[in-house]
Amino acid sequence: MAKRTLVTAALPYANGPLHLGHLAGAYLPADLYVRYKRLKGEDVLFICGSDEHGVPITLAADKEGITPADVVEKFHNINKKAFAELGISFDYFGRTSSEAHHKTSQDFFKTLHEKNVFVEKSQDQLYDPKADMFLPDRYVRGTCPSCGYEEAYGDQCEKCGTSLSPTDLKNPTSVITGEKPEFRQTNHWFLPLNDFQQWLEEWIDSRKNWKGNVLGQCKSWLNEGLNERAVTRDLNWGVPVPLPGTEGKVLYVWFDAPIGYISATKEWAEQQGNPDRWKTYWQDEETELIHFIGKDNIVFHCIMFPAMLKAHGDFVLPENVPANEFLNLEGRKLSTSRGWAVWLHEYLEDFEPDLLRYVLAINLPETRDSDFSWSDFQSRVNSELADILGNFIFRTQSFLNRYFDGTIPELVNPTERDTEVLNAIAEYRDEIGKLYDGFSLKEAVLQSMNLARLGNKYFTEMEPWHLRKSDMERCGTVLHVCAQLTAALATVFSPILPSKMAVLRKELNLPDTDWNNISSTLLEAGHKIQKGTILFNKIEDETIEAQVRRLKERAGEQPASDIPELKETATFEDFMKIDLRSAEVLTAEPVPKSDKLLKLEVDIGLEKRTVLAGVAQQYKPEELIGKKVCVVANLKPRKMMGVKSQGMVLMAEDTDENLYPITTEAPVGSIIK
Ligand code: B3M
Ligand code: ZN
Repeated sequence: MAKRTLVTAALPYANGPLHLGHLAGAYLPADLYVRYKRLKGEDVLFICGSDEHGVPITLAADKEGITPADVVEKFHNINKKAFAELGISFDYFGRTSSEAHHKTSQDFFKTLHEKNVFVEKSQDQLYDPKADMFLPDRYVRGTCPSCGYEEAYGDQCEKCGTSLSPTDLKNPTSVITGEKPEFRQTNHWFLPLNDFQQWLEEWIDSRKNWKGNVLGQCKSWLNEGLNERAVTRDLNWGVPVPLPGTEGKVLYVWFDAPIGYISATKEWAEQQGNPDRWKTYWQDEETELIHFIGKDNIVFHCIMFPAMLKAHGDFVLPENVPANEFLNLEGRKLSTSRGWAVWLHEYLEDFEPDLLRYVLAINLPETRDSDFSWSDFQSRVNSELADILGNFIFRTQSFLNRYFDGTIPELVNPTERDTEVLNAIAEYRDEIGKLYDGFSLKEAVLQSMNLARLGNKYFTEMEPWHLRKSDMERCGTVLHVCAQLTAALATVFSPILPSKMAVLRKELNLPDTDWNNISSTLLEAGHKIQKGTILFNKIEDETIEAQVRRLKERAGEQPASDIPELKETATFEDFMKIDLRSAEVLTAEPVPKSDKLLKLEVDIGLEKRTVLAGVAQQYKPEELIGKKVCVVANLKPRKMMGVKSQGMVLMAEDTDENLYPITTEAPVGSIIK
């Protein structure tokens, strides 16, 4: 085992408030992991901060008519406060506008520059004469060269997932003025990722215990072949390029942001009164660096940042990058622009932080997208936290206080069942510990609840309320067992429910927690406890209905008007030109580098065809195999993401952009008319 662990969680852009998706994607899993490690007595440092640069910030400032500095000041504070209230226990929460960060990232750039790592090139870039500025990244929209989507951004097409440069877009327009940009020459520095291809391949191959989804994305980037990536931008907000004659140029946000992990560690060390201490976490080979992120950040943390670190040479490389998938909300994609989100600061006005921690933790999007719904929130709080965990703890505490004067009774002649239950404590401790160590956090939470479930079941089985009248000694033994389980739960649940378990430990007069000490002898006979309180109250239907109403109102839910208008009239002849056939999906597989596309092989009766379908976000390949679908069979083939698509699978799209394949019972090859 490594000597110490440095855990980072993605630096959230300070361009808006945080919502449940952010929490479930990176911050809660990181916090569970860190809290577990701390309970084990391990040396672990938890670092995060605000990402305050880049086009997301300047666009938010343009939109609100305030300065980028105002934007980041506002949201840095809002987000920092929300994290603190939710018990996300960073050792340090920095920000990339800090002086220390500017210096650290400029030094980093200079080192790479001096080592001749960069390629410097002058290129034609899009320029908006009216706004008098270059248009990097999301400052341009236009038609995606891969899929034809007309609203693609200059850095990525949201429809097909292709990563783009502004100059790749067809019919580009400036987001600021709506004008057609012109070309102007400008100078930039590029990180030649292609030079790192072989090293990255070997390095990624040598990684142990990486999640399948993360390895899959890395391999598909590597298979496509890595290219040069510009690490500077023409913008006036960001870290200035530290070279002479580079006025108006800043470091690309994805160059400086990950260096923010280093700067924040330095600031932490400074605050500790031990300014050199950051080095143990970044330069000692016995540190394990773990990045918790959402899946949209994988390429930056698994390819670009490791290449930067490798090129620099002074820093440790990530040991693991346990990236999560996405959280949906009430069955739909979260969308801040459509108002389809639950904001953390709003949640905190109405509910306690630990409830959300539990509900999200037991439903983390670890291996696939998961869903948060208010009704599931209510049912998990009521039937798991209140009815199982809370009920067991409260029954035990009340019984001890009522009939044993708040004193833990002796364990006398334990039965086989008593011993089995007591032994389960250490078994669960080991099992749950292994799950945390292996980043199976959701399962760790599930098993934690199973220990409470066992306690609740045991209490009911043993019927101490009868024993109290017939055999007080036996009743005492049963309560002894229940008290040990309660004490164990107080530690087992403390990563998940930190504030509730602090209350419980106080009531149990059990001040210290140590994961290694979780055992069946945490409370000695004769130990006194205090009166218990009800830890979890049930949530009423009306409370939940109000949340759902608020969500729907804000999203401006008017179902009828969301349905798109009809297209212009088509003649019968127009329609008859299209040759639709019933076809069977024979194989389906993801398309490398694309989040959206699946490559299907379909049998249209006459022949087999390769067809690309933009459904990867919603369907796993195996869900489509064997389906009989409708295919446009005489569509001119086109190439997307390097693959030639010979047709189109018909899909219905609802107002939330969910896709539904049009299926048919007809034999393969049938004409659809
Ligand atoms: N700010 C993107 C995001 O919030 C970015 C992460 C930076 S981590 C170094 O998803
Ligand atoms: Zn596209």
